[in-house]
Amino acid sequence: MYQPEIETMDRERLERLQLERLKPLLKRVYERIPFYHASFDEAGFDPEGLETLDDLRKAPFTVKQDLRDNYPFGMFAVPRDEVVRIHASSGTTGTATVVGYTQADLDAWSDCFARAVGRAHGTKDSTMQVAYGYGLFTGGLGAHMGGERFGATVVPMSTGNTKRQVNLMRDFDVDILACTPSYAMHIADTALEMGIDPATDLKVSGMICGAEPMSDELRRELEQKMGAQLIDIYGLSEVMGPGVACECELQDGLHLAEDHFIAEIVDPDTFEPVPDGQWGELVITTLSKECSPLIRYRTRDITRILPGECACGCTHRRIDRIRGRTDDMLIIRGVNVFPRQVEEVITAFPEVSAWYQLVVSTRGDLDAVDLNVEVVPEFDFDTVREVESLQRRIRAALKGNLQIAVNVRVVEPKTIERAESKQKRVIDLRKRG
Ligand code: DLL
Repeated sequence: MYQPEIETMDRERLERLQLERLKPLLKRVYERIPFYHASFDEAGFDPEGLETLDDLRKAPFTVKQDLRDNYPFGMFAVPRDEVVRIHASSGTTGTATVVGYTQADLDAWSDCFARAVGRAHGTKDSTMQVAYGYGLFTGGLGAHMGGERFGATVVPMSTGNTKRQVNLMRDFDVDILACTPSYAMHIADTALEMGIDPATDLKVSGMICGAEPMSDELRRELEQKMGAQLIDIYGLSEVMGPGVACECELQDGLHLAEDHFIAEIVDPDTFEPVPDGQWGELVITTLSKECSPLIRYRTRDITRILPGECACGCTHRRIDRIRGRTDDMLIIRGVNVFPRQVEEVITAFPEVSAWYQLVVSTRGDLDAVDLNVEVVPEFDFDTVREVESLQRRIRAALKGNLQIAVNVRVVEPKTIERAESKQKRVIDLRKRG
């Protein structure tokens, strides 16, 4: 562990620390951010009336639209001369959300990511290749700072140029790879095509992967291909970037960085808190952020708090791996499904690979879903009977496991576009009213 004094702090002290950080934070956002002043007043929430951590539940939520409405700098709590970095979401689905960082914010973020490097068995001799995109996306620079903070040697590759990624991994003895899980899969496949077996010819022993959901089945496949353990890392640009939570080597949930964040799980329909162990929407309050603090931010990510302590010794609570986002959930003829659940079903078929895409459209008044999934190179794609039988069996498995009717089409290897950042698993062609 990278910061044992913090990561193994006893719960009572940790919660005291959270309360000590939360009280002045609420006062600060109320005084400095007009949005919070107005929203606290409207909800009748007194920022100075907080006595226990539970009192935070009386505060109103913050949602993505609030950040958009205050574009670009309306949610900053510090003067501009204290801001040393800006990141922003791509804005493909609306106005971009902008997040600023002071130097202290970057330091805290570096610490959070550095914990992941420790959990991926990093040492000061480690060489970490960062194949997350650099730029306004938080993946590249977040991993970069975390690697340097840890004391590893960082190779700032960014995404793309996949053959070169493989060559440098081999030449530089890279032992930690940080990128999205789908890009890690693409790197592993590319290495194999180059005649390099990543499990034996490369020295990668840890991967720090996040930014998109991945089923347990695909994770195991990737780990096997790469001959390395995958540490799942979670984060979102509005809250900080990668490092809000990350797995330890036991891979039994992601430890929240509870010295910097308070997490709640709420029912996505009623917004009432749910008990530990129950799935719901993750809500995060930042405790130490200076520039862009957030109170009860609704992430739209579906997870649950895992009850009990982790055997690794870290006292910070764990969330389960992200099941999906409330806005990614497909409602197929009245049945709710996340793409990850479809992935869980199809990965049971050795004939198909990790590459699939769901195309959702409207036929008549109903949602129709087409699943395109690539076969593995060894599959005899030219025998029509084999193809039809496979399609039929996958369709039956989806119907049996998820109760959804999906039109399955198996396609040849390498026909689905590989993304270097987040893989596009769902194409939604439905017309919205
Ligand atoms: O994806 C930050 C990040 C970079 C996290 C690198 C991990 C590694 P955004 O682009 O703002 O930020 O997207 C945030 O991605 O709300 C989740 O829906 C999803 N997500 C992030 N990490 C995971 C994960 C970055 N480990 C959104 N598992 C979040 C599943 C994830 N989904």
